[in-house]
Amino acid sequence: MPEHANKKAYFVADTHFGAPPDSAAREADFERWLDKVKADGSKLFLLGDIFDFWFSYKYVVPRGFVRVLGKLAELADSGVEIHFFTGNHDMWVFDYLKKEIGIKTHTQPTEFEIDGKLFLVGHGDGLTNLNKSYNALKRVFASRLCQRAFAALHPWVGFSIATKWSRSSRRKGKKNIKKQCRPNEVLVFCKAKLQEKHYDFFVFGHCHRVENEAVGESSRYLVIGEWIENRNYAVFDGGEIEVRDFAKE
Ligand SMILES: [Mn+2]
Repeated sequence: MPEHANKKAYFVADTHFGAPPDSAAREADFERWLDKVKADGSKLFLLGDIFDFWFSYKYVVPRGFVRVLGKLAELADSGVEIHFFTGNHDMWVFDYLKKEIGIKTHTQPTEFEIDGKLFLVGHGDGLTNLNKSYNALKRVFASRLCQRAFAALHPWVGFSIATKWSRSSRRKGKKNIKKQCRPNEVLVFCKAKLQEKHYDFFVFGHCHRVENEAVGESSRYLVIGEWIENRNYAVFDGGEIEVRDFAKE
């Protein structure tokens, strides 16, 4: 029997570490939460926008998040299987987390079988073609040319640009997230996927809201909230999956 049989699977997204307010306090809460995951979890899914901005340079590492990364390394070393999905804020992680910590990194929604249930898991941006201009912008940022150009900038310049970009997207606030997250996009995506095959659960982040709804005959889709105003996460115990708030525990 595997060491972690009968243990739980945890999901978290949109912690946006590095972004105000109080990133240090939010990171500290996250480290305490990771202790809980270590205690009774066998799998941890980081569903994107964990970092408000990240770029993996060849020789230098962005400043910050040392304790979070250390705690993730502790979990990985203790046998917790960790998956990182790139979000739109941290799509330039590349192989850094894989090489340093052993975290598997994914750039697309990916299937997992957990305790006999089939999951489709991802960040949740650009799931459909409902938002063509967003998808076009995402393709530019995902292009090798754009990444090489950014890598060639001095980090002082690159990070200034990224910080300004992030600040302006925060000023637009919830309107911006609403614009990126068409209200029924997750539902439209899940329904289309269920035409191809059966999934038990769909789990996404990105939209900074909580949803846990039935879709199709016997499936559920979840949008698992955020870690800025709340401390949302989802947990699957082998039977049920639910979204909780760590601040209320
Ligand atoms: Mn996002």
